[in-house]
Amino acid sequence: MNPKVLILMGSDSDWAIMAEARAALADLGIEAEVHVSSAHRTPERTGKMAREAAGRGIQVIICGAGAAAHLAGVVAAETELPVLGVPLPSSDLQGLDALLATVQMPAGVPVGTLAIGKAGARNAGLLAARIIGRADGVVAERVREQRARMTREVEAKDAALQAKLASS
Ligand code: RP5
Repeated sequence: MNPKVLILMGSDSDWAIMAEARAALADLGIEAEVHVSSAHRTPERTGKMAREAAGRGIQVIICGAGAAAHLAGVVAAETELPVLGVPLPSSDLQGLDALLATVQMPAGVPVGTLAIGKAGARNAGLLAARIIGRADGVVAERVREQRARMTREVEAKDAALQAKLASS
């Protein structure tokens, strides 16, 4: 099967967090391809990957990077595919630098920016699934099931809390 999502990271040190994006996609049966490619250290390679992605059947690109994080913006400049950016807390500024670098794109080149760190990486996977689900009924159904699962989990937690409160 051809992967529908391309996950790019600025460094292999980003993988511990970006694995969340891949896991969220895998939970919904969506295959993702993962590569290390830096906007600064390997600009040619990054541009080529972004330019070739759509032609290979990729539908969404997720970019995770820390520090002066230009990866998502550089990739978005090279493709018409939707690009989701995950700011990573890998510098002394704990991701605030990456958040601002990723979210503050000038008008004309959109990057959908998620939260800093693991929550952002997981949500990037879930958002990519929702984008793919608009044209894929099977994925849309899996997204619906994931939401229903989450509802049941919250209800179970509330029921447990109510039982605890009642007996205290
Ligand atoms: C960024 O610099 C990467 O995305 C990573 O978050 C950070 C540090 O990279 P390494 O020095 O660990 O390779 O470009």
